[in-house]
Amino acid sequence: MTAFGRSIGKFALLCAAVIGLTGPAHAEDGYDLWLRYRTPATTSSALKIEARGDTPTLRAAAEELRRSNLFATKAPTILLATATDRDVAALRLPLAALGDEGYRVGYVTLGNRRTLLVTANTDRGVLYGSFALLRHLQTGGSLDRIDLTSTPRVKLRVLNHWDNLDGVVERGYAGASLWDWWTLPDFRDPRYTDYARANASIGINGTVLNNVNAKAESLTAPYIAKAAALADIFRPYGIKVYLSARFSAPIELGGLKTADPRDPAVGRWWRAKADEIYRAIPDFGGFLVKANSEGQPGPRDYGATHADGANMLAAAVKPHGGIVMWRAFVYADTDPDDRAKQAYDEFKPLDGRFADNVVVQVKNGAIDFQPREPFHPLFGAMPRTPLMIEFQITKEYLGFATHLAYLAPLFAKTLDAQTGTAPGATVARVVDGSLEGHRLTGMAGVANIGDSRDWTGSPFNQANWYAFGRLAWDPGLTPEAIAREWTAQSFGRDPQVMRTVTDMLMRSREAVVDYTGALGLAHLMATGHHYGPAPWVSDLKRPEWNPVYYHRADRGGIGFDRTKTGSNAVAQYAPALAARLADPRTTPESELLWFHHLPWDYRMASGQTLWETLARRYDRGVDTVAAMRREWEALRGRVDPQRWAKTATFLAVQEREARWWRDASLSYWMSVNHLPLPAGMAPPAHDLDWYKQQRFPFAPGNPQ
Ligand code: GCW
Repeated sequence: MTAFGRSIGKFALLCAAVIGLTGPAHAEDGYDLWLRYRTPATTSSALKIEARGDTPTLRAAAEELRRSNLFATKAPTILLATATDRDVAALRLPLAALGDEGYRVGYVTLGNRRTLLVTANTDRGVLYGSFALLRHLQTGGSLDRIDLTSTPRVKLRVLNHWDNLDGVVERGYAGASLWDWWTLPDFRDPRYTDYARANASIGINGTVLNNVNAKAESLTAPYIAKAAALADIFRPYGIKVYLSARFSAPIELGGLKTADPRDPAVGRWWRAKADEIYRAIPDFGGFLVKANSEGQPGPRDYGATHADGANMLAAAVKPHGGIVMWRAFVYADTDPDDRAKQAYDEFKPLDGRFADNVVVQVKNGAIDFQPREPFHPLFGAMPRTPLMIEFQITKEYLGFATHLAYLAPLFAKTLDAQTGTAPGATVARVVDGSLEGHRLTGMAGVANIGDSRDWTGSPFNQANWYAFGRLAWDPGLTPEAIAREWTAQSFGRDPQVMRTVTDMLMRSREAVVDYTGALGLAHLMATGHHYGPAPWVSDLKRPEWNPVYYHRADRGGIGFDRTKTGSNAVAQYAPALAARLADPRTTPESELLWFHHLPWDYRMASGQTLWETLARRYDRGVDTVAAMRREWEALRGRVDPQRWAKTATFLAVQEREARWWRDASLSYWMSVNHLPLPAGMAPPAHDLDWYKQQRFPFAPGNPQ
């Protein structure tokens, strides 16, 4: 061998060693989400899969099982078949109750052979059953005993992408839009299929492709063709495509003089538009609409109601089986009343006036996706109207992509809230339709997905996408159970990793509440981009744009009086609940300042003053983040280096920013109340002016 040959040989060996140590280049960059299928690493060739029928959905299910690598050599035969299959029918299983999307996975004997049967009434159900089987195995379930039966409680389980046609994602912190509108419909990025797989694995069955702050262009022929290409890719995975519709499109695209929903020409334009969309996308889901909110056009521009607008669009999609998701996130820029009351005031009188293919989409709280809000009073106020709940998965107000904040506790707390309208009436039972007998039910999540390699900007943000899908399928799942599932699938089942990661997840959101503003404070963030603290802002044009509007802090006290002596927003809740919320002593401490303006020296149940309690919460928040950092540090070497390092860095950012929130907020409160810091607390690092001067001109997610 020549010297050159020898050095090449050495180089090759060295490369092999490096690759052996670190694995293939992209192995642990988070791309695989919770579908990592790493354990046990056996060959899938022993797996005998038989799919009865050859639909794209059954093929997708079989393909997922094959690629999973999860089946050891003694894998049984897996039969994928719908209820209409002769052999399945002969088993006389009670499958009717599974509905369109439920599944049953379990062993049966077929022709003397023990067979693992994944069955359902539809091939979509079989796909969900296949993913449930994979989840069962990835979370440590045995292959010998399997009995998985499940039916989704909510019908529409939908992601809302706030993606603009230029690729910018409003409130997106994970890169640009996943949709490359420019190269669609020709280039069908394989990543679109992986997106569909991930969603199907957690039961998401719909996606709204474009921002609710919509451009009319998304309804033009070229963009319909692009949406149709995505719909074709998603269809085998049971995912329908929806579009956000700009209410004034008949003017902008159709040359009409008006978009008045009562004008027959407007109705005709939308019907023709719907027909055109359905020619390209036969199973198009329908429209999502943000109307008369934050500058968007809508029926109120013409003196018509939200019901008039929604019903007109509903009539256009009705012949095709489509629906309209009409958002209740409205607050008028001319209404001087408490912003938290406005959606209720506008929508409650319309109860029962919406067409049967309209569902009103209500944010979880009455203001705007804050780190904590009481549940939206509309959930107890519109019994004759199907209400979808809208959560924000992207963390606009909870620290963008860098802060670790697991949102399942926020979602679950809202879903579990008692509306007080009847015994056992919870928000979940309003949303799943069981309380009032609605069949059109839904849950929407504002996506946190972008084109960053790990989809969501950080390994831990993936947990929020996952949790949203799981809770939409079954609002009764607990955040802990979902956290354990996600951790096992994403990081493996090392007990120390499992314990630490789930513990971090479970504490994380409460920490954000503590360091951004506890006790029911809200809307204290900086203007526009919403990054970082700015409770002092008071000079914006509309009163309700200013943080001071929400906290109302002065020398005498802090908090928004929403009782009779104030805006009386409490009266929007059922009487017994309203009575409890009217009294600070019976208001949950976590919502105290949402409903009450109280003196700084108000005595809390603990005996501490309000000021001391609030101040110490900031420390508690920072301390929790510091503790999470230490816990994560202890996992070094137990988690792959790539995800470990990114998370460690982000936790350091979070700790720094938690201190910033703490210090800026405390400085400001002290400038208002002139009280000293409670004993033993460290003073803020800078004076108030320093915090006020911070500028972040290109903070992400804030389209100009
Ligand atoms: O929270 C606010 C966001 C806006 C968003 C709006 C909404 C899409 O700051 O960016 O607009 O909510 O939900 O419509």
